[in-house]
Amino acid sequence: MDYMPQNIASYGGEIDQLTWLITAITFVCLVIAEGFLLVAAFRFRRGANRKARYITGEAWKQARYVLIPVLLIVALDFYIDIKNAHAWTEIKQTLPTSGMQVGITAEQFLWTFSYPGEDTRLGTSDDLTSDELHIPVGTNVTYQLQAKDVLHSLWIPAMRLKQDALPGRTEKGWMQATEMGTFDIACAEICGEGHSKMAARLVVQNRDEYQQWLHQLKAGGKERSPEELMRVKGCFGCHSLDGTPLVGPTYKGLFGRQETVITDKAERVIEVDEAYLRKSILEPNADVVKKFPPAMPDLSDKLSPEEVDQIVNFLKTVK
Ligand code: HEC
Ligand SMILES: [Cu+2]
Repeated sequence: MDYMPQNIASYGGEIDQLTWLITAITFVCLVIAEGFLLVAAFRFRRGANRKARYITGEAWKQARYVLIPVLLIVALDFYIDIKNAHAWTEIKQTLPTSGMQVGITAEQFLWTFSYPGEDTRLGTSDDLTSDELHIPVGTNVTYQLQAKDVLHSLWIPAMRLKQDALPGRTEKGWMQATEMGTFDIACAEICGEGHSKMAARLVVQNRDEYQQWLHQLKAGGKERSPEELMRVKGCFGCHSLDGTPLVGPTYKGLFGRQETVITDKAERVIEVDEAYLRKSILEPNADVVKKFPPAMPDLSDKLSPEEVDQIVNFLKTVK
């Protein structure tokens, strides 16, 4: 039986080996410790004419029950460390010099992946962004991970990758996929109310497909459908089209809906019209929909006025 999720990481074998080694060692320790407990509980149970012995405390006699297991554990710990030092060096301490770069940004409750634009440099204003991580198969991918607000943790089980993201720091690491397909990305740090929904997808493609996808991303606004645009801007991470409430309310039947919103702590009922839609997108926390957290990020600087028009017009049609 396969207890591990599918492994598509070039270095996944080493991580799995380490996981199994630690599991085996801790399992044996568990069996011994619990076995000892059970035997003691049985052998020294309460019985007729049995008196508890008063131990005066011969230091060494008692201490050895603690010291010997501690030394054993420490020795096993060193064994694990020494046996896997090379994996640590190879996976965590060295970055590949070839391959491509992506930026990964975590915020409540959204992943954004960015790719170098025309200037081939990451972190500049012409970066391309997506809410999905696309990478070519068999290629080294160096990532720069950042958190905007609180602690998050990038978790790609199939990639055997889990890396905390800390506000104010850029964590660098790398990955290489050995298989194509679509895999889950989750946040492994309780980061707030929408934590469990902070999910994204890793799409591993062959080089041609990947280049095509990147090209589409570059082509940007003009040929892009409003739905594509919203996907790229991350709206669907928190809003559905089919009626499912996610972190935010669904878009289904939004236009014309009567809604209770909270403005400056006071409730009022409004009807969703064009002006309201626009305001919800540009000033997300001005009117907060009742029963939802004020969790929508301010995306106004990421959307051009034309893009806002495009989105508002599209939202009117989602019945
Ligand atoms: C991180 C989660 C998140 C993302 C990403 C997000 N939203 Fe929201 N959105 C919310 C939440 C939560 C609410 C409800 C609370 C509020 O009104 O602020 C909301 C409310 C709205 C509303 C008002 C809905 C209603 O029922 O009145 C609109 C319209 C909207 N968002 C549009 C967008 C668009 C367009 C995008 C992408 C450009 C987007 N949102 C991205 C979380 C998000
Ligand atoms: Cu998170």
